[in-house]
Amino acid sequence: MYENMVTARHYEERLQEEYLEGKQPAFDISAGPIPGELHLAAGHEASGAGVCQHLRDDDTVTAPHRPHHIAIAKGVDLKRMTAEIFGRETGLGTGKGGHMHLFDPDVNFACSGIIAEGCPPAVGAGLAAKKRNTDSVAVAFLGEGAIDQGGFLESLNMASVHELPVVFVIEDNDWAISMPKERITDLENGARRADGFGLRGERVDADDAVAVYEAAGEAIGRARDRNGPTLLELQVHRRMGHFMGDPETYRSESDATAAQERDSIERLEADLRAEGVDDETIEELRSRAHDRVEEAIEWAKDQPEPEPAAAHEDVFSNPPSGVTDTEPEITGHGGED
Ligand SMILES: Cc1ncc(C[n+]2csc(CCOP(=O)(O)OP(=O)(O)O)c2C)c(N)n1
Ligand SMILES: [Mg+2]
Repeated sequence: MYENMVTARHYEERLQEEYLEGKQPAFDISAGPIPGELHLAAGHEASGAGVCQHLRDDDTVTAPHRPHHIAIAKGVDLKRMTAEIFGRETGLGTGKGGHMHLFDPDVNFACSGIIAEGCPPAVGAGLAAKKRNTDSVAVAFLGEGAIDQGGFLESLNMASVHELPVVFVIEDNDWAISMPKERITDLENGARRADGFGLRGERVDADDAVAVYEAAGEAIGRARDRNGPTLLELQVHRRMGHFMGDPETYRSESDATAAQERDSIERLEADLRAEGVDDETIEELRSRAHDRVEEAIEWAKDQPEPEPAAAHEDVFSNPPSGVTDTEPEITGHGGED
């Protein structure tokens, strides 16, 4: 878990450097090697690592717009993920999805820029596991700013009524862009949303990877044993702006400083040392994580950009006529329409 979290943090520090290239002095969001928005998850690492530590490749994970730590913990191919973020042809989505739309069918991972969008597909994956009588599970991550989305609430209900092997994980970082949590909900504990739908709800207050690991282990074990879904809320911290370039004028200095002071990576490192893990081992884990990140970034930057003509490929399942030369084969209902 420690190596995983250090990988995620270092990965984002490096992405940040790459992202800023060419975007200054006036912030030009379309310039540089990583065009478009970039939402960094520094301060969320305990969530991805503590939950995904219990998962297998055949388990499904859906993540929101702040996905890197979760993708890394789920085992998404780091090179192809990085190529996707850099918009390269060999990226997970041939460079068309970017950092918010990573999709890796090898480890059943997907994320989306639409908040709470991952909840219904996770319920679908849970239903599929139940119908196929396998013991795989699905986990949907979302932010605390998404807990009033219809898709999330309907998913809680479906998962509960059908007793599906799904775990919902709210990452509570106290902010939804510039909106503080207390202006979104009267619930201090978002896991209480579970009460209205008859499933178990639990909140982990401490931004602590070991506490997350334990709570997630119980929830995922229960889902795997076909004992129903769980809603977890995990306290995390947003160490960065909502997106790169966010001046955070809405955030008090004390709130931003508090997020820097509570670092789950430092906390886990201290726990490891207290358990007798020596400097050499910590250093080895850190340097392995750093090497992996550098290798992925170097590889991605070397990859070809997609041909402009490929812009229309894989976009529509039935492309409107004139978009491609190849006429799609139309079967079933719907005909030419
Ligand atoms: C359905 C929908 N509405 C609005 C948005 C715009 N939007 C992007 S991120 C965000 C807030 C997300 O806050 P939270 O869920 O707490 O996640 P965090 O960014 O804090 O990780 C909003 C409203 C969106 N992406 N999707
Ligand atoms: Mg939030």
